[in-house]
Order: sequence, then structure tokens, then C-alpha cells
Amino acid sequence: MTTPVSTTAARRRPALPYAAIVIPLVLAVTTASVVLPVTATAAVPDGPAAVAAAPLLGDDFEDGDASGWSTSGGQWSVGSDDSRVYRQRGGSGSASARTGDPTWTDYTVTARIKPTTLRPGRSTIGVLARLQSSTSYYYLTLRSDNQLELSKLVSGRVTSLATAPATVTLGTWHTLRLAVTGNSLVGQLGTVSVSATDGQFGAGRIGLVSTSAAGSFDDVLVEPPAPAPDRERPSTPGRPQVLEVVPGAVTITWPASTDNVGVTQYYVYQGDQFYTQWIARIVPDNSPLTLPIGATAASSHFSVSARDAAGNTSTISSRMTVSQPPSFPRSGDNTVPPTAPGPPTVLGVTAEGYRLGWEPATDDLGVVEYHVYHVFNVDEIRVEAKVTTNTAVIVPRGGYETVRIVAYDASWNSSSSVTVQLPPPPTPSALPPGPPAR
Ligand SMILES: [Ca+2]
Ligand SMILES: [Ca+2]
Ligand SMILES: [Ca+2]
Repeated sequence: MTTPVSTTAARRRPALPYAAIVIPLVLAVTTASVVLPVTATAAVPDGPAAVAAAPLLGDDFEDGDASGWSTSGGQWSVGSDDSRVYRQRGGSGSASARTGDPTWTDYTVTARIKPTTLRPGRSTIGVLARLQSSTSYYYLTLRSDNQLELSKLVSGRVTSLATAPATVTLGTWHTLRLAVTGNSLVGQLGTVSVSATDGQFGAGRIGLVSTSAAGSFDDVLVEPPAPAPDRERPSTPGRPQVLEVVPGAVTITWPASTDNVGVTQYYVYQGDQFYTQWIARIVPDNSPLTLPIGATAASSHFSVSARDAAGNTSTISSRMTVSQPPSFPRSGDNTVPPTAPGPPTVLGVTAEGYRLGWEPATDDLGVVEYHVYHVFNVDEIRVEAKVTTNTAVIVPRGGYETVRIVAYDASWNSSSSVTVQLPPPPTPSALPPGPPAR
């Protein structure tokens, strides 16, 4: 019997019917068939890739009956082959068996068909779709003269819509597939396909047909059209938020993105200069995420984009910026920041670089750490040193460069700072003359 699949899963056998079916290529000759030593593997869609929506109907006849089917012409009965099959034994005249729902519009009907009697000429056997009455429908058939034919029957009058050469072999299973989608009609037998555009019948039941032919039918399956691919990108995620900053790391989250299907990934971007940005992590959701902060990053910025399973990517969120944290754990809840340290001056030039010094900052609880900010290459900014005393060594880069000192107390309150220009590195001509060359 036919099984409406809304209540139970399709009753098709999972392994055999829709797996790859090997069809011998047979050269059609009027007097004899010559079997070529070549086989074609018909890649009939199966498995997770093709199964997006539940089938509308499936019947493998293993329950031994054909309830749900109505017939006209022929001699229809459920019998045994390699499994239970629906057989049409009448080898003359037209026969059809129909089932399904007259409101079905777009779908694919698939069936395995084994012709057992084909008469010379235009003997046909196949599947039908969008049935209006027993004499009006679209149908896809195997023809005894080795053609795959897509046709339309209107009040009993046949219009051939498309044909393609195909190999039709008595006593062999053929998987026929007819897809009706809007005005598009596509028939398939393995790698052979036929198609046409016709809008006369917009909806209707499915069925099995034969004309001057007998055969067996099995594993009838009706599936809704594959869902349209998701082309809608997720919404832009919200600006990341800081949950916690500790020495060398920050923990962030962000307001989630939404998508018509579903967000599957977030790309988390990080940068340590205005113009830098790299993918720090790819994560499945906006759960708290801890990321390292580079030791010389004056500040680090974070932003995220969302992706769906189809690979659509949202625009990137607004940036959130975190200053380089002190190198010691935050303690206490003091709120009074240190005073600004004095302007840094170059105390001397050593092999390691410039030795800087500054007047110490003061704080109600005490200064714990100084950060030396160094700007060079116009706009590149680094924390070149984190020190506990009021001196530090930095490497001059040349060109216009500035430095400033920020003081931190134990509660990570930070001072203001005074920016000064760093003098250019000494040039060789300014150095004292060396010993005369010999
Ligand atoms: Ca069966
Ligand atoms: Ca989407
Ligand atoms: Ca303080």
C-alpha cells in the first residue's frame, strides 16, 4: 500500500533501490542486441545530500498489497521478484495505476521499472505525474525502440515533448525519475535526461503507466522539490563586549547574529593596530571566549562576523578595543588614578637603544607599573616596555616618533600622560672621530 510519509517514514528499502544502479549500455540493433563491455553508473541521488525534506509518499509493496492505488486497464497485482513488486501483466492496450494527492504541485516521482514484455514499435512503460484524469497527465517512459520519452496525454491524445536515446532492456530494472517544478519537466534514466517546458497541468497525482507493454514496478517514491539554497546572510553580530581582562588575555562575548536558517559559525577578528586584523578564532556560538593579548599591543581590537551553513557571511561587527593590561593581577577597588608621570627624556644612548627616564607619578596607594608607549611609522603604536621603576630602554625606529608614559596602581587605575617627541638617533658623523686609519 502507499504510505503517506507525514505519519511514518518512507517505506522504501534504504539500501538497494536508490543506491547507484549499474545499467549495461546496449547498442540497439533491429535484429539483435550487442552488449558493449561498458557500464554506466547511474548516480541516482540518495543519502543526506539529497534528503532535505521528508518524502511525500513511498511504496515498496513489501506489505503485499496495493491499497491506495487505483487502476485502469491492464492486470495489476502485487507479486514477487527480488522483492515484492507491483506487476502489470496485460501486454496490450493502455494501463495505469495512480495514487497520491491531487493537490501536489512540484515534486519528483521515482520508480524502479522492469519491462517484461515490450512489443516492437511504440511499446512504452514508465511513470506519470500531475494526473488530471486517467487520460490527461505528463509521463516519462521507456520505449521499446530504445528511447527515453517525455510526453503529455491530453484527453487521450499523445504529445511527445522530448526524447533521448536510451538503453531499454527486457528483464532489467531501470530507475525512472520525473521532476515537475513549475513549468519545468525533467525526466531521467541514469545519466540520460529529457526536459521540456509545459504549463498545462499544474498539479496532480502520480502513477505508473504502460502501453502495449507489461512489467514490474517497485520502490515508488514521491519527494518534494529540493529546498532553494540559502542565499541570505546572517545579520551583523553586535559589538563584542569585555567580560574580563587579566594580564595577557581578555574574555569576550557578543550579541548573537540571526539568520533565516541558522548561524553555524562566528569568525572572531583581532588586531593590534588600526589597520591590522586577523582571524583569531572560529567558534560555533557566542559563548565566553578568552583570547591572548600580545605583550606589545598598545591596544587590541575585536570584532566578529557570522556565517550560516551555506557559507553566507555577515558584515563584520563594530570593533571593541581593549588597552594593554598591566602585567600584574588587578587587586582592590581603589578608584583614584596615579598622577601623570613627568615627560620622558633621553638619559643616554646605549647599544640596546635609548635609555628613558621620567619624574615618578604619585598615587594614594602607590604606583605599581609604568607602560612606555612608542609611536613610530606615522601611526604604529606599541607598548615597548612595562617597568616598575621610572626608567626604561626602547629602540628608536627613526623618523618622527613619540613616547609617553602611563602609570598604573594596584587596581589598574591609569594615569594621564605627556607625549614627547623622541630625538633622532645619533648619526655616524655626530659620533666622536675614531682612531685614524693606518
Ligand atoms: Ca519491493
Ligand atoms: Ca542564511
Ligand atoms: Ca590609586
